[in-house]
Amino acid sequence: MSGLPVSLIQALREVVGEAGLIADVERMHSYLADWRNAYRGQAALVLRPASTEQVAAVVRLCAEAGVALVPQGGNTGLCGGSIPDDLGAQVVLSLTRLNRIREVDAANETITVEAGVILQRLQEAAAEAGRLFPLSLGAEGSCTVGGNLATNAGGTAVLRYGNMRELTLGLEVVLPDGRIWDGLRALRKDNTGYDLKQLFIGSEGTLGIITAAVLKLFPAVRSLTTAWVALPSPRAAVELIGQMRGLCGDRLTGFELMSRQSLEFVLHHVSGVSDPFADAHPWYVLIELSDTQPDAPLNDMLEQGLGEAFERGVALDAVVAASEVQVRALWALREGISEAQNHEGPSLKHDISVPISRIPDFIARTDQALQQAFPGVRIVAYGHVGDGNLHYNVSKPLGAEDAAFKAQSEAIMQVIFDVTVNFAGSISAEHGLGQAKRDAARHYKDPLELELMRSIKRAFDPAGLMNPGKLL
Ligand code: FAD
Ligand code: 2HG
Ligand code: ZN
Repeated sequence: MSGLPVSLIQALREVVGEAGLIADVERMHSYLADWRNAYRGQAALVLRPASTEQVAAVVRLCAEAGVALVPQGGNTGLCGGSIPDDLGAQVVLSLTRLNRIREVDAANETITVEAGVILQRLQEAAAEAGRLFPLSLGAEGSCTVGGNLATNAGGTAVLRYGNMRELTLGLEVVLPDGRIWDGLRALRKDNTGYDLKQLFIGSEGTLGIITAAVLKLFPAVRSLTTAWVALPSPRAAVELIGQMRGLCGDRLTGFELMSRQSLEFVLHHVSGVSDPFADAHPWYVLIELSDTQPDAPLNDMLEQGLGEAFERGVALDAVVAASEVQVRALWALREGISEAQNHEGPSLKHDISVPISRIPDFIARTDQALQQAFPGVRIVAYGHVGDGNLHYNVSKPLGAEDAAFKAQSEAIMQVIFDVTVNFAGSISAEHGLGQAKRDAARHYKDPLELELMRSIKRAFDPAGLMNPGKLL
């Protein structure tokens, strides 16, 4: 039984209908754990409203009854933000039925979409209008626009187009008391005071429920070239990205770093992939250049850049994709890391950032500190070099017990975060704090910033019913 008053359940059912209310424990199951099973909770109910008005009515009823809500999109988040606690009194509010593309304004280069639209569908709608929506990440077939906004998602094209923050012009939000804030402005300039939408972006569901957004579109890409390059070190990657940016400017749209360990996991666990080179190399980057002109001379630029890199010993080997199939094959090596690491037992995921220039020293220092304190742990380092954002992930030593490794997870995280902060970095660059890094943020973030954040939380959600226990 849900534990909620029968009259409240009845009122909620009247708002969302039979199709929008799940009370059955079996049917709730997939809403109560993340895909890795790293976070699991209980809920009184799962609600699936189908319109902004329904969301508003649900939020109002829950606010009056003092019931906490946990917003959920595609449930692909990596820090437990969309999973309720284990007391069974919270209600999961799934936004996946708010899935309409409301408007494409090609002349204004904008698209207005509801929060439950899957990212891939948004990309396709933009393409149908001859435009590009550039946010791109491994979970794009399942994650939703609402989740992308609530986590300020990053991904593999931030280098050129920015995070979700930079891609958003307007928002519609249901506030914690059930009022609807219509901030769906499609303006590139609006200097009328505080930029409220930016408060909701990256707020991980703690300030309100995002129901729709106006997002920026860009010219479609008409030329593309993709290369897989072997490197001796992370320092070579930093040199190479500087060189390629100098040569190609904004045509450099992807620059993803991977360690040999990361690639080995993918080769071992992901079917249908193969190593592009006969020899093993310590590090790799996936480089992508793109242009809005058809037949842009991207291969010439790439060849020039790589030629110079070979001469200076910055690059060791390279392969350039010769077809669409090969482009996909190279990206499969990069995008497969997350899944592959999952097959190696519990994985500790980190999404730190440091200034790009400091990436090599960060990796060297953290590798050393970890191997000294936790001999044998397998470091799976990869990420978005152009954003200074590394997934400095850790898998258990070969043969170690899962439980013994999990027991060390806090201590491992502390080593990584201590070095991160020493290098003037951030403990979360793109996944957010959720429940995984909430306590670490309390420790590492400036107390004044935390105090300001708490005041904002109190101003929007004085009763603390929006995703309690997350972020703050
Ligand atoms: P959920 O997981 O459902 O929720 C995430 C958070 O947002 C929760 O706190 C939830 O309460 C809140 N929320 C969801 N919807 C709303 C709403 N409408 N209103 C208010 N709050 C809401 N992330 C990156 O940034 N870059 C990557 O490159 C990347 N790659 C990934 C690759 C894989 C294989 C996987 C599994 C995940 C990856 N992620 C990445 C993480 C994840 O996909 C993103 O965080 C994504 O934005 C989450 O979207 P979602 O719809 O699944 O949100
Ligand atoms: C990526 O860049 C994602 O692939 C996922 O942010 C990172 O699984 C991870 O640790
Ligand atoms: Zn990432």
